Amino acid sequence: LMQKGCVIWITGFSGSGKSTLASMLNRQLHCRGHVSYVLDGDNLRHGLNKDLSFKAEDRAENICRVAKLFADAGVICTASLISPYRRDRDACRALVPDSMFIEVFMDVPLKVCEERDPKGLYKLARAGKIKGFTGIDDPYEPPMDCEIVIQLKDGKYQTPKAMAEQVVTYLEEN
Ligand code: GGZ
Repeated sequence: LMQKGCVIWITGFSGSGKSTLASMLNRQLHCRGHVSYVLDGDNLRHGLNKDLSFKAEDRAENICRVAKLFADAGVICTASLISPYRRDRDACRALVPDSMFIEVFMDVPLKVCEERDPKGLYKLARAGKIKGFTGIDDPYEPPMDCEIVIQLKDGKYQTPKAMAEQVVTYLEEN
């Protein structure tokens, strides 16, 4: 029997752990025999979206269209994108049947992401060398009502395994 596909939309600051969660989730789903695929905003920028500007409002929607195609084919498709604007995420949600869109919010305070700064981008943004950086001089609108919230534990990042298990549990229960 073919599995039912869905779109898992991971949103949050740069450095909040979106890509880490996406790739661990992908692994855990594969291990359980599911067909799963990851669309990562940062990687797509170099391929599928390379002709679109960083700010293009329709970028999130474009990626969601692709995710929907995968989901229609029965794939659990995870899209990992800062997607800072609620309006854009809601436009994505509107493309997909309700039960097939799962929004995951990486609820990590900016301060923590900035301390981690895995690529040194926050430092550059603070120095004014990157303009319009999400959280620094550009807004991030957290979801008000999403399916899954990933939080810190005792002020620290959870393990990738623990984060992925939270999503897998949601999928199993729903
Ligand atoms: C935020 C930026 C910016 C600006 C480049 N603001 O954490 P990263 O570094 O490795 O991934 C981020 C990526 C942002 O792409 P997304 O597709 O996830 O975001 S969005 O939904 O807004 O399109 C970050 C880096 O590119 N980056 N410039 N100005 N992050």
